[in-house]
Amino acid sequence: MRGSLMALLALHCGAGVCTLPVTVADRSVPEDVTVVLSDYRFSPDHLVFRRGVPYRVLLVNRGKELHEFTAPAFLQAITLDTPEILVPGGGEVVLGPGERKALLFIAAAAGRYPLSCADHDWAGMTGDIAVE
Ligand SMILES: [Cu+2]
Repeated sequence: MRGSLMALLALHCGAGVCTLPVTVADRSVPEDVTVVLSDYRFSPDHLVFRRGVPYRVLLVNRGKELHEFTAPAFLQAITLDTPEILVPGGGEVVLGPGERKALLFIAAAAGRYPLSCADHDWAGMTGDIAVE
């Protein structure tokens, strides 16, 4: 009995460092957010992020047309781990029909930023981004 308990403890706490489950949120794991681009809207169209928290925002184009995640001021203000997905100049992400791309970032400062699809803002394909 005592032997099996010690074996169990050794399993969990080998080498003296206990790795029993903890409930503290792991800040190194990004929070996932999905933004769907369709003909002609963002869903959701109001995005809220918290300062200092890593995010993975998956942009998914479910429309039949090419769409853009155009947010130059926001993209300038964040620390982006995936800058290669931006167009030259850095102001937006372009997605063809069915395409998906992930923005991995941390925002350091609070702010409010406009979001649009540069091709379809006339059709109401706009939104906003807040960092709190
Ligand atoms: Cu569009």
